[in-house]
Amino acid sequence: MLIRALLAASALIALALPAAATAEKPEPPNVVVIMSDDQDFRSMSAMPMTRRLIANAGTRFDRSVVNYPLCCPSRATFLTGQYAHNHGVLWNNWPFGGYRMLDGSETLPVWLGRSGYRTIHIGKYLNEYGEEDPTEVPPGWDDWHGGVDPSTYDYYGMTINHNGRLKTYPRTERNYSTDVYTRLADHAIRDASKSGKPFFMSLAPNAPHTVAVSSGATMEGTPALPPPRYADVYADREMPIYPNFNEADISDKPTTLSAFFPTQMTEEQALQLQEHWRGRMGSLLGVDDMVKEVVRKLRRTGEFKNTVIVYTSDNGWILGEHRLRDPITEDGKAAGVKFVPYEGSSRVPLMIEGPGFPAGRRIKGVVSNVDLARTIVDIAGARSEVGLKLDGISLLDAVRKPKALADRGALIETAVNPRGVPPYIAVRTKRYNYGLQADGQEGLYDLKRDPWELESVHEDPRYDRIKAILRTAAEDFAECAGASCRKPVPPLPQPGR
Ligand SMILES: [Ca+2]
Ligand SMILES: [Ca+2]
Repeated sequence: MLIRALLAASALIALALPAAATAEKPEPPNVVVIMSDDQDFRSMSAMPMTRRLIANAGTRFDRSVVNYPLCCPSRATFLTGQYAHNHGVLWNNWPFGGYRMLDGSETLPVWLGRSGYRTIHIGKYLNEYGEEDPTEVPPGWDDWHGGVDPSTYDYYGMTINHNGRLKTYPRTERNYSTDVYTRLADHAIRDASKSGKPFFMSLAPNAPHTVAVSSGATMEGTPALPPPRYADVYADREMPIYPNFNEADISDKPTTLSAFFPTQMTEEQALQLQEHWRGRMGSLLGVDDMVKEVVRKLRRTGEFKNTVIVYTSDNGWILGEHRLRDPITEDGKAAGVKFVPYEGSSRVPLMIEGPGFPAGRRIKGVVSNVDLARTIVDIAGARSEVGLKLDGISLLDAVRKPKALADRGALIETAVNPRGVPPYIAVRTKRYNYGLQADGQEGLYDLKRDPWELESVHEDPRYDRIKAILRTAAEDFAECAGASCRKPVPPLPQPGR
């Protein structure tokens, strides 16, 4: 009798619990990640609304680098929370990398799905996605709108896989790619809000990437296209010329650079690069509209206050800095480059707004795209669902204890590639950028004294001890996994006098 009464009582309690639990335990936040393509960290002037709504209303990470400054390896790091040497996607294309190289069964959307999240992807995915089977939906995504490659690399006429159903968008003004993705994001937020589940949305415009007709990545494309409504905004503007543009003396840099670019570029080549800059900045105006619209939709659905919004890019882009440009393009003209170890290529915008990321905060220590997955899993409370060793730190912790970033070293690495560009490993700290090329050539920049990376100090005896410590750190990180990737760089002495 007593037992039966107890059981009945506990059944009543059990019935009463769900409501009480909902009232007490706040729902985990939604997470929206907007990741542009090839956006250098100096281009945010084209995005005033994003700066206001995300950077100023949230936390700005001033020194955010990517592990491998190239689309596919970088996006694989976002999806796995691992450095490229651990996830194995080492180039944009098969057999070095590409979509098929990533094991999708243990990735961020899978972990968040297991944790009760609704997962949404819109736009560009890993390079070569859809080239073998355009109807395939990668593991973990509940609401999938992936751009089918290579159509993703055009601003018009792209084919999108809508949850297994293909649609090719007509080449009309209204169907400018960033705007199409923005409309899809609107619908996805509305549906997700109705679903009653927390959601994770990955929103990936191809702006400000070049227009490319193939995803072979053997050459760069033609200048990015702005949305027609903004076609004139940058059309006549002059590209800003940074102190390291067309660097006069590159004898401090690996001989590979002077072999590729023995002379400074011509006026004509500089003007070709300017066309790229105009297209890129114009296309970012469209991304700025996207960010504004996403915020508006989150507000209208009542989701905004419990949503973390991340704005970043997969890699940077160099337009003539250090003489660097890409001589292999579809139109035979100069274009920009990524992949290289310099700041323009490895450093990206990163700003996060929402619970845990205080307004107006600026974080000056080094963070990396390897940190994003761990951060999102932490926000979602989904750590127990993660089936991989994560190499990064949580940016929630970085915001709580920014001093812990003082001795952070982030690994930048590349690999053997069909273009024959020498691979390197590099370690980035708050003050230094040390790189070691596969052929043994080095570079060391004291960014406090030389923020434009004009004069490598790797042969300067005053930096001998610093260089030795950073070289060991780079070599250790190049083989790290999990906790060993989070080891601080040993204390660095002041440069000698
Ligand atoms: Ca990219
Ligand atoms: Ca120089």
